[in-house]
Amino acid sequence: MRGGSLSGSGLTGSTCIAYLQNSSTSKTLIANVSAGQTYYLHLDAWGPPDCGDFTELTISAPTPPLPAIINVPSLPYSSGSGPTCGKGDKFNASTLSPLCGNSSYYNSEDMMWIFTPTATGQISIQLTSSTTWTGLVVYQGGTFDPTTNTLTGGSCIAYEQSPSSNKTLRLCVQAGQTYYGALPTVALL
Ligand SMILES: [Ca+2]
Repeated sequence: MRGGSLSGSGLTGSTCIAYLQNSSTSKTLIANVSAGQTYYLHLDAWGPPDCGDFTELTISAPTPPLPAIINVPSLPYSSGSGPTCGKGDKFNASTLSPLCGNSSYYNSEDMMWIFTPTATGQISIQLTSSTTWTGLVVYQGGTFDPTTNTLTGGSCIAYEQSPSSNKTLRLCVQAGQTYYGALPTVALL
């Protein structure tokens, strides 16, 4: 529940923003929250019995949304969770030249990670997702213009485009080279 007023007679004037009611014992509830807002989390039961035990209740900290284009500070790197929703359809045949793989995998909103390894060797890029029909592509070098989101002259060095949701790319990188890893999905994450 968001907002409202809590008093001896109950909670009034609040908005129900998320709930989970079922017969399972452990539960995970996901909700979007806003800074400065007061939230009320209520635990109750169908009953009988009229009460019960629980081992623990945890509330995670909110993670701010990822930007559409991320300059990776150093490797190893982990993005945390995030959707491509709201990031815009920036990368496709008109902004990436040459285009890596099948152009049909560039039809949706997308994200880009830019990284420069400090050591030469093999790296793996792992995507954990529940969304199918995604594509991961990696370019080495080239010129990226952030005002127009165009990448020209880069070399397509690795990509995976498939119906499967999780993906792992393994590729060799060189120290000091800049790499552009794009997630130009055909379906929204
Ligand atoms: Ca796209």
